[in-house]
Amino acid sequence: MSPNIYSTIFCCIVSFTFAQSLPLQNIGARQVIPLNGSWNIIIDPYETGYYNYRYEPSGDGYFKNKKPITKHDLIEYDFETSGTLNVPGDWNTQRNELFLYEGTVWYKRSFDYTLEAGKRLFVHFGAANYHAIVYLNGEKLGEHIGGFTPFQFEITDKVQQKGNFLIVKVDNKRYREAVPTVNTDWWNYGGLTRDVYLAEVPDTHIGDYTIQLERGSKDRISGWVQLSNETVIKNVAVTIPRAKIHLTGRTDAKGRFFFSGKGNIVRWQPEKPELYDVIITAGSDTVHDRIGFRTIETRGTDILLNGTSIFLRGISIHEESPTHGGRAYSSVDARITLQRAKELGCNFVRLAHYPHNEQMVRMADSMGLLVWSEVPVYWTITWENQATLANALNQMTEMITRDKNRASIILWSVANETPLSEPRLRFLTSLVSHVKSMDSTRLVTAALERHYIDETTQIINDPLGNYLDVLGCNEYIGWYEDLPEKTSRVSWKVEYNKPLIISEFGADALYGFHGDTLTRWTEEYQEYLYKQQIAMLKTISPLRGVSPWILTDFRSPRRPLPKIQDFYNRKGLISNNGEKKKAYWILKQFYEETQMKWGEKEKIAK
Ligand code: GCB
Repeated sequence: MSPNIYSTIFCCIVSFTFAQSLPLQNIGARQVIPLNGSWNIIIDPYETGYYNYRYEPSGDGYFKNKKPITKHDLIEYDFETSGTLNVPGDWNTQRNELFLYEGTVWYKRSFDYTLEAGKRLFVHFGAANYHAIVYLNGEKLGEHIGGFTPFQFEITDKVQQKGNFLIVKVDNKRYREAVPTVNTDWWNYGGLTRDVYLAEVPDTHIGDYTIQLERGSKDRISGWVQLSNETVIKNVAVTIPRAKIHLTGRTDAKGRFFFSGKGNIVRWQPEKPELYDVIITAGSDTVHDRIGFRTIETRGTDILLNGTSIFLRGISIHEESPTHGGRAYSSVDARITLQRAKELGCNFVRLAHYPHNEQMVRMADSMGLLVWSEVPVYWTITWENQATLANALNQMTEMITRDKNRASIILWSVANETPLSEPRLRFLTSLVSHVKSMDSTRLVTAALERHYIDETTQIINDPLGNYLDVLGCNEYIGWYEDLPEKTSRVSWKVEYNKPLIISEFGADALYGFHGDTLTRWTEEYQEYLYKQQIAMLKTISPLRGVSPWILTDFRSPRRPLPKIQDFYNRKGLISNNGEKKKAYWILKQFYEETQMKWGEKEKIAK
C-alpha cells in the first residue's frame, strides 16, 4: 500500500462520505478521552428533528438544542427527559420497544474540554449503524455512511472549554441501494455500536502508517509513515527494540517517510503469534503499536504462510456478544469468542459479513488466529448504481485503512453469494482492483456459488474467480439442497488452479432438541450433516480451508419459527447460551486429524 494511493483514495472518498479525514491509525494508542457511557436519546421514527412537515430538511431540528427563550417558544423535544442509551451498544437489545426498530435515534452527550495550544482535537466513532449525521454545539460536522467502519471529524476550532454538546442522528433504515441492501440474514442492530473518543494529537501528527514483512523475505520489514500535514517536514523514527530495528529519516514533500530495514524477526504464525512493540515517532508525536510480521501468498492451489503450505481450519463468526447478546464491541467479548474458536481447533476465522470491531482483529493477532475480513456486499446489491459502488469502495477503504497492520488478516473478501451477471462482475472487479491497489501484501477472495453441470457434478467457474487469489465457495448440500446423504453422490470441479476455501456449509439445530438423523432441527441431523460434509470435503483436491456456518447461533429477522428459531439462525455449533451441540465435536475431531495430517507443528518456520 502506498501513501500515493492513500491520498488519491482519500480525496475521492471525502467527497461522498463527508467525513473530514480518514480516521487516525491505531486510535486506541492515542491520547483519548472516551465519550462512552450514558447518552441522552430521542427516538424519532418520523425524523421530526430533521424534516419539516413538507418533508424538507428543516435545518434547525433537535441538533440546535436551544433552550427556550420565552415560555411561548414551541419546543417539542427534550433530551433531558427522553431517556438514555449506553454507548457503545446497539439500541435493539437495550430497550424492548427498540428491538425491531429501524429508523432514527438522536444521541446527545455534553462535555467540557480544555485543548492545549498547538494541539488538535478529533471526535472519533468506532462505528455507527448505518447513517450518522454529527453536530457539535449546533453546527453540523459531517455525515458518515456504512455501519461497520470508523470515522472522525476535527473539532479543534469548534470545541469550547465548557458546555459542548455533541448530537448524532443515527439512522439504521435499510435501503435497496445501500451496502448491505435490504435483505440480509442478520439483525440490523442500530446505534453508536462502538467506542466514541475525543482524540488529542499534536498539530502535525502521525496520521497513518503501515509496516509489513517484505514479500519473500524472512527478516526485512518495510513500510511508510504519513503525516497529517503534507507540507511540514519532520524527522521520523521507526523503532522495534526487540528486533533491533531503528530506522530514521525525514518526511518528503508529501509528508511521507518510506522505510525498509533488516532485523531479528521471529515470524508470526498461529502456533506462535509473535508480536513486536513498534514505536513510531514524528516530531512531538509518538504512537506505540504491537505488530506481527508474516508473509502470505499462494502457489498453485497452496496457501503459503511464511512460505509453508497451510490448511485453514476455520469457523465463521457474526459479531454478536457471547456475554450480553446484541452487537459485540469489547475485548472481553472478542476473547471469549476467539477462545471458543481456538478450543474447536481452529487456526482461522471468517469474520462475516462486515468488518468486525478493532478489538476482534487485535485479539486475533495476539491469540494466533488467521482472519478473513469482508465488506457487506451481500446477495443482491444494486450493481449498476454508481453510488452503491462508491459506498462499497469506501467501506473497503475504511476497513483496510484500519486493519492493514494486523498480521492475523490474510484475506480481504469482496462479496458473499452474489448472483452472476455482467454488471455484478464489473462492480466486483472494481472492488478487487481497489483492494489490490491499497494492499498488495494480502490475498483477495469472495464467497462464490457453485453450479451443476450434470446431476451430480458441480463446478466453480464464476468468472470472478479469474481475479481472485483464493476462491471461496458457500454450499448447503444437505440443508437447503436435498438431504445430507447427497454429499456422497456429488463431485467437484474447480475451473481455476487456485486454493479453495469452503466458506460456508451447515444445518440448523436447536440445542437440546433430539431425534434421528433425518429429523430437521435436531442435533443429530446437524451432526450427521457435518460427518457427511467432511467426508465429501476430503475429496476436493484444491481444498485449502473451511469455515463452516457458524460458531454460535445468531439473531436474524428471517428466522421466525416459534420454539425452534425464535428469530435465531440455529446453525451455530454452540447455542446462543454457550452450549455445545453434537456437531461441534465432529468438526473438532476433523480439525485435530487435519492438524496432524498437515503437520503444521513440525513445520513451524524458523
Ligand atoms: C448463507 C449466507 C449466510 C446465511 C446462511 C444461512 O449462504 O451467506 O449469511 O446466514 O447462508 O444460514 O442460510
